[in-house]
Amino acid sequence: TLEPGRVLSIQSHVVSGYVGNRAATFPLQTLGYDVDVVNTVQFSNHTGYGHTNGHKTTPEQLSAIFDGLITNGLVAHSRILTGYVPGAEALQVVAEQIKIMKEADPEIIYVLDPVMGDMGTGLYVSEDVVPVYREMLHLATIITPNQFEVELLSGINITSLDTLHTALQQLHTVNSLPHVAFSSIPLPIALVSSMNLPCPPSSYTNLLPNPIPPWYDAVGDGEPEDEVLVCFASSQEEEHMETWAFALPTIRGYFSGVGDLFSAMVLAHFENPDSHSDLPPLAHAVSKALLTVQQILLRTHLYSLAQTTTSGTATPRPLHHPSNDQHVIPSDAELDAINPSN
Ligand code: PXL
Repeated sequence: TLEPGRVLSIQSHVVSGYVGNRAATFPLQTLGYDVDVVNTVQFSNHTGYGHTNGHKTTPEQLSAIFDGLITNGLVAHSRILTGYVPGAEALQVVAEQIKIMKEADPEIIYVLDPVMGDMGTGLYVSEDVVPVYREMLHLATIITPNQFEVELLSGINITSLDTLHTALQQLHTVNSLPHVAFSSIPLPIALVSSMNLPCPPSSYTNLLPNPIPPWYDAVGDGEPEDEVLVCFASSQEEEHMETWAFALPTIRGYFSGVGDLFSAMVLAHFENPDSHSDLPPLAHAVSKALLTVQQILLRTHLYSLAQTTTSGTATPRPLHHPSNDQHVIPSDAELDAINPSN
């Protein structure tokens, strides 16, 4: 039997900074979840610095951890979250474990964040994880890709609302088709987080907030401003697809781990028996998650501004790094050199 408040979170660990498990664990704990943490890497810092050191957890080590949990009867998580897994073999081990857990109990809520890269930066994991993620989609209750990841997974370039719709439909279909046998699987839901796609509010079926606040169209020309970020949430039940759009004011700055916090908060608020809402479960979870992310970004931004005033230098970007647009992943050879046991 599943324990309702228990989460299994399989992501990266960084010593300095807050991405992966370091961004997900504490916020989940503050909401009352008991979080069991599997670290897929232990890095000094995230890969956007230009230099990262540490080690990846090998597929064998991941298997050993899962074996230990199973042997001791410690696998009763009602919710699973996966994020940064840099290699295909390790991801395969994670996929196998989730498959075992979902077969034992199809009620498990699994949020799959296919962490692979971003529009500006490109890919920051090994290319061969892409087909593994495609194979894993059917296991997920919710996926939280960004635009780059939706394009990779669906093979569709998103240039308009129409192409967005096609890509979402494709993800839903891939999600539900191969495994109609698992008929008790929860709704296949695809979710697109933080997408820069301004278009008139009237093009969305369900746009939140409603009514649109003044910042959405400050000029009053009927078009949203550049500063608006739109987040989409899409659910498909049988043949019916429902898409929600969330408009947000953009907070300018360099932030890391935002997607990791977002996926954790979506997991926390989806079908949470403690919260009540008039919105459908996904739209509810996304609106709660976005609110938390916005508040934390605002505070981080204000903190960074305060740092500037007292020390004269703000650190909006990682130190020692000429460009935020280059994520450097240490090669296996480099990591082996510092971690001979791998
Ligand atoms: O935020 C995604 C992420 C997670 N974990 C590690 C990363 C990144 C993005 O750069 O480097 C280690």
